[in-house]
Amino acid sequence: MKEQTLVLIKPDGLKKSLTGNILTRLSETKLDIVGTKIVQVSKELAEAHYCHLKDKPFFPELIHYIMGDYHKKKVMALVYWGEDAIGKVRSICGETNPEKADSVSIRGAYGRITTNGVYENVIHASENSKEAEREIKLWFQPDEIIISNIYPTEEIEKTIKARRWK
Ligand code: IDP
Ligand code: MG
Repeated sequence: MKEQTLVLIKPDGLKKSLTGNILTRLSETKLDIVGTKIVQVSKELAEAHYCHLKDKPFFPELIHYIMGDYHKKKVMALVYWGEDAIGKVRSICGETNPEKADSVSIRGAYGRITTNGVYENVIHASENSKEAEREIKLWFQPDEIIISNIYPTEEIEKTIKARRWK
């Protein structure tokens, strides 16, 4: 089944100049990139993204980490699309704990655990299709993804103040 998944190259991945290596590893999946952007992660976005972990003792550190307080204040967000996208990407990423992850996986090769116990595991990938939908809708607007109708949309009229090139 063709499906979509959210990938984030986390601030440690960007700081360590691992973007190219990580994208090369992900290209082994032969999936299509259908959306991408660089994001400065707000506290609100960080907390919404990791809302399922809000009661964990490491939650405050995790929010600092994903906001880039320990590395660079940016994250590269991508949507990958294709056959079994969620499983293929998760398998190349490896286990959550970078010390336990297979050493040929992205997290096994590039991740570490800090002395404060933060898992700096360089990449995020959606766990299942429900989470992928929630996360893609959180990080991307419909028009930022080149395939239409991955999820239902509606047209609205809105008046907003925006910047444009002079
Ligand atoms: P996942 O990223 O493999 O889906 P989740 O359980 O959803 O794993 O956790 C989200 C992120 O929170 C992890 O990628 C990692 O950065 C961090 N994390 C998860 N468990 C721990 C832990 O036990 N200690 C420290 N950080 C953790
Ligand atoms: Mg997860």
